[in-house]
Amino acid sequence: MRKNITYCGFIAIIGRPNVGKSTLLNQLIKQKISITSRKPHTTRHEIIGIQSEGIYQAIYIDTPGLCIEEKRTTDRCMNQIAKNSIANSRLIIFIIEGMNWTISDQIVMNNLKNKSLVLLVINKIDYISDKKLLLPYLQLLNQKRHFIDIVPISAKIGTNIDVISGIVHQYLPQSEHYFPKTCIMNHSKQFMASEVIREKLMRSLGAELPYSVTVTIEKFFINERGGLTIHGVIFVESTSHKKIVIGHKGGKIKIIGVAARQNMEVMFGTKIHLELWVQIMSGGRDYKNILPNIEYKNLTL
Ligand SMILES: Nc1nc2c(ncn2[C@@H]2O[C@H](COP(=O)(O)OP(=O)(O)OP(=O)(O)O)[C@@H](O)[C@H]2O)c(=O)[nH]1
Ligand SMILES: [Mg+2]
Repeated sequence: MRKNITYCGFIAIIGRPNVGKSTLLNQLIKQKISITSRKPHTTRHEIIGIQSEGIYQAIYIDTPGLCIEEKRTTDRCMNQIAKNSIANSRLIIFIIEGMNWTISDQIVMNNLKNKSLVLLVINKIDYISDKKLLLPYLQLLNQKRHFIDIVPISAKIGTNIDVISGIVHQYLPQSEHYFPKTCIMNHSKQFMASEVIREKLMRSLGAELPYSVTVTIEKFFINERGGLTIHGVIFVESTSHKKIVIGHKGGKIKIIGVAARQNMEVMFGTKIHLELWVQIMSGGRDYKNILPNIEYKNLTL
């Protein structure tokens, strides 16, 4: 019997911080696998989301937002992750936001190779009240480089997500599928749990959150009631940061814990017993603690 022709490939989702890369990935996969917040630099690791639809398998790579300045080691690490994804993917979704092309967008574009197939996505169009203004803007963007297409979307509302999937399918190379149909992401449940806690920290603390905060999972096991017991440790840099995370009479950490537990119960489909600790990181801003899950040996630090 003849085998069906199938298509499969990697697609990097890139853009400056906060444009909505992770929100788009979650919409494409139809499940929340990448954390999002109003704060830039929410994504710190490469997150892979796999969308299998009939003969097509699209493997999307969500990346940390490319930063203009590399003041901190973490900036360099995150930029390196994004640049590696650009280098390793022939097909790229380049996201910009609203109606203003910024210097940061230009820098992201400068990192694209000439031979890359680039789909330009204008996100957050729900903010644009007069949609007629989009047409001249699209014409302007078209002159910047060759794009395989330019698609206005709202990742938050879900506008035009299917259009993106459809275009991506057209450009996937003929190949066997790399992952089983049921596989949708590459990370462990422990990693997902630590990311959910970090998301709630970012969402609940906003601008006052110390940039270097990091989360590790110390325990993760099925308990006697058949649910999951998870112990998470939030590492901060100083006593003052610890106070911010804990909040008055432990109020903040409680809100963070409840939100994280509820999210995990949906994500893992079971009851969760979550315990959180806040600890001061020894040795100050140690990049190995800040970004615990990436390969350092390939990075120039
Ligand atoms: N109004 C509106 N908000 C959006 C849209 N897409 C994303 N957002 C919001 O924009 C913020 C940033 O979204 P993320 O998906 O975390 O952005 P990101 O590009 O992954 O950010 P980094 O990981 O920090 O680089 C969040 O508050 C989202 O809810 C959209 O289409 N419309
Ligand atoms: Mg992100």
